[in-house]
Amino acid sequence: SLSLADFDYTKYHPMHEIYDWTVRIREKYTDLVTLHYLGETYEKRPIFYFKVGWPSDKKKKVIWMDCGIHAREWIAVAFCQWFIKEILENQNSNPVIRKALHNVDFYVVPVLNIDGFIYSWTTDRLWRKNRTPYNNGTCYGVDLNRNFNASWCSIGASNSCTTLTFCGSGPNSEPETMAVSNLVESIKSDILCFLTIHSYSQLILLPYGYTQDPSQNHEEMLTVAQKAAEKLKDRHGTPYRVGSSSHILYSTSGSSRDWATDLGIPLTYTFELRDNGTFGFELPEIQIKPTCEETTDAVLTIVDYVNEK
Ligand code: ING
Ligand code: ZN
Repeated sequence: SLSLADFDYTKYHPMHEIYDWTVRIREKYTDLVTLHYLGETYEKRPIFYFKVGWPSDKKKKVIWMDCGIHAREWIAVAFCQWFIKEILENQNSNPVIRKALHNVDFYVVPVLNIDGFIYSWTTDRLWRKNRTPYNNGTCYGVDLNRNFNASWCSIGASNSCTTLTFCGSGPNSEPETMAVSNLVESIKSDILCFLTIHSYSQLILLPYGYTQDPSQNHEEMLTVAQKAAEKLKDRHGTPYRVGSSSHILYSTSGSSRDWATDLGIPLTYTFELRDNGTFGFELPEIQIKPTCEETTDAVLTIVDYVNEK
């Protein structure tokens, strides 16, 4: 297996390499990083998350970021890895990162839907859902971003396992969803910001998906997201649109972002990374670096806002 110095962040990596990378990051940055068990997937693989930040006597606030809730969105997983590398390598040189690592802990889940992610590598590149069998094993997979307890399965989701947006047999029916729900619920009052990373469409999406109604602090969330999108564009000129899911994309129920909003987490965003459909989910590796650079700029804009607030 590779040493961390040889890890190529401009390539997509299969799950066994990501597990290996995870251990190496923890070994190299023992003072700043701890590794934690989130839960297990349907196929009994361990899901891990990182806590990144300086230890503190006081209880720290949290910035949440998950990637790879949808199997085929490989650029999202690449971004979580890039972001972790970036905040560790620039822990002192970048004042926004430096301040953040003292103020908050980043909780980062690099791959949430591990079973689906592996299946997208081995069998079906465009697989989206997890891999739980339904209907006596004649059908596989729940859309984990329709399985959270937020107006579950009311709109933009399906009761049928044969569809891409199958909501499952009930809220949190899936172990991957349950694992996130349990952890986030247990620390909800500490979470300042909840970011969930997807592709593609070049959007920063605000709540809600399940209703056209604005969230309680819609104007604040919009202003911060617009600034993030501006910073993102400054890097490589990539245009992003900003708005609520139900207005600029489509209506959905059961998303993690809407669920986190209703828990009372003040800033909740879905990122839809590159591109705009030319390559779609199969974003070429040549675009990993610019995509991750610009997205880091956007995320750090939000991080800075949270820390200055
Ligand atoms: N898009 C997201 C989806 O789950 C989304 C969009 C996210 C809508 C969160 C509402 C809330 O459909 C992709 N590409 O998965
Ligand atoms: Zn997605």
